[in-house]
Amino acid sequence: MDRQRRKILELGLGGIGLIGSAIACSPIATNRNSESDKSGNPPKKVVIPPIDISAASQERIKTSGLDPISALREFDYGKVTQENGRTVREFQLTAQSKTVKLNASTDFITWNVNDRVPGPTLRATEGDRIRIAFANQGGHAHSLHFHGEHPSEMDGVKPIRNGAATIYEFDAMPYGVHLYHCHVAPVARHIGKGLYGMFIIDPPKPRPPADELVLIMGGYDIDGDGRNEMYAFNGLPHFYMQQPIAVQQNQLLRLYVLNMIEFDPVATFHVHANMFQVYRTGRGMSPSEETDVITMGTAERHILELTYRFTGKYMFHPHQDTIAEAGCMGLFDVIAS
Ligand SMILES: [Cu+2]
Repeated sequence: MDRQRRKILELGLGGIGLIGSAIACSPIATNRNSESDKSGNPPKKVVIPPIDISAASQERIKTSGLDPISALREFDYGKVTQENGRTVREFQLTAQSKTVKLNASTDFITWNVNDRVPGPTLRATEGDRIRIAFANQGGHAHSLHFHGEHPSEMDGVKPIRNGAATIYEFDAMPYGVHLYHCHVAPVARHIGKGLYGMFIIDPPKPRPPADELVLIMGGYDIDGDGRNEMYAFNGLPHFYMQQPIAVQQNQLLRLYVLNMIEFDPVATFHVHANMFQVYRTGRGMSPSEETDVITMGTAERHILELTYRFTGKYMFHPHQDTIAEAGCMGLFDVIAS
């Protein structure tokens, strides 16, 4: 029995069906700020205002097949075990295909992870062992390539045929904001169809408490001409314009922003009426600069921190305004504290 196969069996994931059922119990936790920090101090309370989801937004989430509300603040910490004194996080990721409704008249066949675009935001702490059981039920050959450091055999560039499964295993390092995506050629097509997600590695000493939000910019080449016709934050065009993101006044916001737009070489990220601190690639504990527009090439990602002093609604969008106007646009709704 080869090593990969034995590992799949050890995980109890010998059958694809079993992998599918394991996903249902994959623990999804929200903000880790509820845990006390390593010094034992009680965490500062982070207020996450409830998003009053309109009936129209609820209907759109139901009919589109995508849920930008859960994509925003949900983190998948995996199934946690201890092996030889170290933390192991096991994730179950399945490549799938499904048609999503991007707007009233546009259906789009996605290739995706765990039936969602973007895929789940995986989260670990630097030094944890990461074990990913990857099953491909997507109808085409796919793979999962992770950014960060790992041995070559775990680099995820080898296609996994439809119906097959594999295990990717490596140590989470270095801390920062990373990503994973399919690396089967033509890669731009596999990513453009939705097979990507964010991978956050927390530093050993946690960052200060904040309301943490994931914003992933993506593009959709609807007609297959190698250019994007629609764009979105977290999968669904214009969704956060229809349904603003409620945040608390005078509270630290920590944005994990990733540019996964293929075909367009860059997208900036801009917030209205505020400035943010930039932690490039999340690879530091003190900011490198303060600005209100940051330029991101494809696959670039940063932590951006800001606090709103004034209540009200504020737009965020790439300053390539054609990209914004084709769906990559949203609103923060700052609620009085
Ligand atoms: Cu693929």
